[in-house]
Amino acid sequence: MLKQLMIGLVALTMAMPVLADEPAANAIDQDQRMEWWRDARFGLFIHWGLYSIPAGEWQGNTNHAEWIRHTAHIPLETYNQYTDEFNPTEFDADEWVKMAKQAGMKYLVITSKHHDGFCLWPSDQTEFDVSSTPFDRDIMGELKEACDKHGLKFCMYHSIMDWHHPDYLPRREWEKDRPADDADYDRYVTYMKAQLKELIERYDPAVLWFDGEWEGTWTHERGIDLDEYCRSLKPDIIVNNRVDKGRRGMAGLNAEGTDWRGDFGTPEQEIPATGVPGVDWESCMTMNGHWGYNKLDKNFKSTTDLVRKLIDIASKGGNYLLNVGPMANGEFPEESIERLAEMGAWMDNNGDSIYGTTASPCPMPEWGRVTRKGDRVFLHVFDWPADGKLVVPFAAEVTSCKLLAAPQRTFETNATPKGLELMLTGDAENSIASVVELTIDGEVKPIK
Ligand code: FHN
Repeated sequence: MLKQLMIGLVALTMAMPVLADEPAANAIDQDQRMEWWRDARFGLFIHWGLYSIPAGEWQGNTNHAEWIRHTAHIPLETYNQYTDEFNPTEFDADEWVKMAKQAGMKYLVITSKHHDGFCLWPSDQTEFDVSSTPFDRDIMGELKEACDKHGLKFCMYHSIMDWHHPDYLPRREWEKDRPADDADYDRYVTYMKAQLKELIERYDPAVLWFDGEWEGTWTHERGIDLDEYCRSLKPDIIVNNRVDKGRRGMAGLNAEGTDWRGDFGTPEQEIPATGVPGVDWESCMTMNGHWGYNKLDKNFKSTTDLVRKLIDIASKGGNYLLNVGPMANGEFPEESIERLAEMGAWMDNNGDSIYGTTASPCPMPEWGRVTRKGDRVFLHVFDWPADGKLVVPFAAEVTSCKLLAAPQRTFETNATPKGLELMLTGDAENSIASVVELTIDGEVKPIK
């Protein structure tokens, strides 16, 4: 009863603010806010909630995941019953964060609320939250504490689209039995902002990763207002471009023109062909074929593929947000655990060629990728040349050339019309990618 009274009071006091068209007065310079994010390059995405309980299966169909309430047309009252089952007794925030850290990840983005509307924290705004389950623990608070302890940035995904709240519109087209006559979308936005106020004030997320912005009820004007609202509560917060309407589908970058809000673009399940100078972006991807846990989906990408995707993304100036869908009991799938550990083994020796780097100073070579960090250029050699000759498509004065992971192994370089030619003696240092570090004196001149 108290929670309902508080919900009513908040709804009354949360007036729809005037739409701002100027950044909040207390906004912090974007470069200053983005500095840690640009250095980080690599984060963990976590999709976890009630949908992890059916684990992708409904009445014999096993290809569902976090969208299962919609894709399986599960009536709200039936779906709500999962709150009685949510009891991840194996959940250990410290273990999750340690696995992310050991993988070389610098930040963690978890679904505070996905499209189904279930809240993974004890919210004062709704009963459809973790406090209504047998697992009445503050999952967000425990993860925030573990991230602070292990030095990762704690970040939150939050869905604008909400299939549970009575005021959210539109209803799913198959939901004929959920009347919407009394639905008030402005009242839903007030609810969402009250929850975001809770999340920002209680857990201090470094990033708010919005999603579910594509439906017609969400507008550019509402995107500006929400962006301003979040920044008024936390001036140094980073917000993705899905707070607004600028995103061009799964390519994730904003359309030209208009004052689209959001600090970075969000390519999904894909990597842009090239970086875009001056544009921050982060490719988010699953390890297998689903974001939420699907018990039958064993189609996991290899560690070599995952590491090379990270390198490819960094060589184009982007970040990689790699997803794990934990099981209902609170454990990561074994396949995810293995890949995180193996990625970490590569990052332990080669992370310096990823963190804090900028996009390649030259055209993409056939043998691998290139990143740069000041006067150092990193050559990520996927295909170690049998004859030892590696041509790098740029001209530069090289003062040292060595293996990043084995600096005692140095190599000769020669200037040729096609660019620098390296004589790579010996075998590849790593079958995933051997990283050669060049130290450069002066400028790098790309050769097309
Ligand atoms: O519908 C969601 C989906 O469930 C998942 O959360 C991805 C991750 O970015 N985003 C939306 C699909 O674009």
